[in-house]
Amino acid sequence: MIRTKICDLLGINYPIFQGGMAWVATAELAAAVSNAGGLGIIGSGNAPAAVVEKEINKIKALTDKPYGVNVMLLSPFAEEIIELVYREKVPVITTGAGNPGKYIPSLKEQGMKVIPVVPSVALAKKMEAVGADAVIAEGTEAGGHIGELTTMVLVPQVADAVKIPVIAAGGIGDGRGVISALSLGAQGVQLGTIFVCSKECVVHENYKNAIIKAGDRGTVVTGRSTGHPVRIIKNKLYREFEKLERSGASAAELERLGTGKLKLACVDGDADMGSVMAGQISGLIKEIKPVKEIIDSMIKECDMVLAGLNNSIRGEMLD
Ligand code: TUI
Repeated sequence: MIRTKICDLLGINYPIFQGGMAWVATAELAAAVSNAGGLGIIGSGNAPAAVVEKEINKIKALTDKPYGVNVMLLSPFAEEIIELVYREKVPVITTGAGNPGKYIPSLKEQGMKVIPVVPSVALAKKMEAVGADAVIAEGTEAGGHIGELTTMVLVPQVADAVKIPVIAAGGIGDGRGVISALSLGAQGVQLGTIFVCSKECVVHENYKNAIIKAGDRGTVVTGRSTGHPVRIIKNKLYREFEKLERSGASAAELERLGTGKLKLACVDGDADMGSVMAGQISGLIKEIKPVKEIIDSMIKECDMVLAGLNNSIRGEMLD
């Protein structure tokens, strides 16, 4: 059984977070993860507070376990989502795509745990200094909006730089990845893509199938020139984006092509012209499984990997 100090800090059984993905991480998915012993996180993305409030009410009915809400700081509604989570006393807040420093003191006063995603050592240190309870160090292997550094190099450097617990994200999809992350100094992991391919995830089946079909080189990064790099499954949208970028289009024109495309993929199931955000670990995912099965088999695999390492590093082979 894998248990770390983040489990005690948050009151969860396993140090496994489910990323708070926009349009993907609804109350159904987050409740399933929390009920299976991990930390389920509702994704607010660009949704207004009224939409997220409904999800919070739903999750309260679906689980009595701790859960979180992710605040996407580029959202025009970020301020009102912060007010909402404050009002609702959501147990855990994660943030993405920006610096949440100014919100942390008041959230902490309410007794909420605040865990920002950081793409660098510098931001991790700033977050520790303003009172974050932990940080999620997310590597560029992740899906959606990403930073530059890989999980392999980011996690140990962040773990050395801060005293608060570090959660590793990006490129993790099975027990081998979990144990690797813990070896790098993490106290837990956050997984996104594998939970998209769960039974409880409400996204269109075309989205899930695009991940299952992707293969190891099936994802690409769009939007580096706009300053908002986003990893998606390679498709027609990507090719149009590339053509527009090569033609010297402005950042505004490129952003316009991307507008509404995540909803198109998640809700309408258009995996050609929609933005199918997914991580590089897509190539490892072969089927859609219930959340509990994903988590239970990952935990079992962790024990097997540890036992295997104990043998193999001594030159013995397990069959
Ligand atoms: O936030 C994510 N992943 C996301 S958000 C999203 S919605 C979106 N769609 C289109 C464009 C932009 C967003 C889809 N996927 N992951 C967490 C994450 N945070 N990755 C990178 C960062 C990050 C980047 C810079 C966090 C902080 C940061 O700070 C810059 C600063 O101000 O110091």
